[in-house]
Amino acid sequence: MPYTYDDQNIFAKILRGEIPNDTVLETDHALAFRDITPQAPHHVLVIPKGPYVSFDHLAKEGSDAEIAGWTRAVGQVCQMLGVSVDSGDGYRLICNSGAHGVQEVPHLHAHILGGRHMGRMISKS
Ligand code: DGP
Repeated sequence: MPYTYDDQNIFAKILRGEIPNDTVLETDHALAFRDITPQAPHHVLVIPKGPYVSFDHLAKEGSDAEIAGWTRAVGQVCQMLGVSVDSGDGYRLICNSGAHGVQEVPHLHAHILGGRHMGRMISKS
């Protein structure tokens, strides 16, 4: 089954400027903004500007420039937040994907969570 992108999802609206956001970084291929319901002192979402539903979608159909641009933006935000491994205490990077990944917004986004110890990765609930 092909990937289907819903251009009415909330992050598409943010990209079009229809909904405000607290921008941390904008580049040619990515937008990073603070999560509306932060789960940690630092909680930033990094999205590609292209219409990709999930990580696997970008990896399969994105151009090298889009993949590199989004990946570089994630790293740049880690540096900006002061959580990078070279100069900070680290972070958790999550891409919830699809039904079993409990993805709520169907536009690829990386959660960068930091500023506290994040505990073990997965609970059984
Ligand atoms: P998930 O799809 O489950 O990986 O998480 C979606 C995240 O998006 C969730 O942490 C809340 C956040 N979110 C949902 N709507 C908005 C919004 O309008 N603005 C911002 N900044 N974040 C949002």
